[in-house]
Amino acid sequence: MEQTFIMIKPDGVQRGLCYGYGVWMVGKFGKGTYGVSGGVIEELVKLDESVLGLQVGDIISRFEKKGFYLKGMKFINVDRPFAEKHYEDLSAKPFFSGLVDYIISGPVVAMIWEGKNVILTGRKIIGATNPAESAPGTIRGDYAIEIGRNIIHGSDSAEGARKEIALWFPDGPANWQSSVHHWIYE
Ligand code: DAT
Ligand code: MG
Repeated sequence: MEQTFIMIKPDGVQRGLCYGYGVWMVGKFGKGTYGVSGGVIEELVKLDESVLGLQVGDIISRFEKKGFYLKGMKFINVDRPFAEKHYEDLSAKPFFSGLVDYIISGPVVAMIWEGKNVILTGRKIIGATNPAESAPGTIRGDYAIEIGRNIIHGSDSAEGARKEIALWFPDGPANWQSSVHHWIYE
């Protein structure tokens, strides 16, 4: 099955659009913010009981409700070289340094989502790059105004997804299968 890399950018975090995800980060290092190599992926399956009643936020629930599977998630600050690597294809663009400043301005929620056509469908759920052109009902269409504050990232191709997942999740995706898989797929 296809996988994509989705990231709630610092403005999405600051605006509380993913309220509740922090508690997902109960891992072997305790609660809090994790580094890129923090190794929290395998800890997601070990959520304690008190976590389950809390919301994980509108952005995340849109992917969950659709039927995609969360295969990795971490709440992290990245540094400038890392953000430059993530956006290396855009390094010649005039907005590149501002884009990197924005991505390193606060913590982000980095995720792997899995499912049939999740790369393209994820882009549709997210909406057009410029929120002024994103349809209502999409994440950017519902929550963002400016192209430089468009709150979420999604891989745009199979090759992009593969590179981004390898960069952000060097240990690979979490290993679990949904028990309702056969009610989503025929
Ligand atoms: P997307 O995030 O929809 O994949 P992209 O990969 O073309 O879009 O660009 C990455 C980010 O860079 C985008 O989410 C916002 C920013 N960006 C793109 N085009 C821009 C522009 N013309 N001015 C300012 N920021 C821009
Ligand atoms: Mg892109």
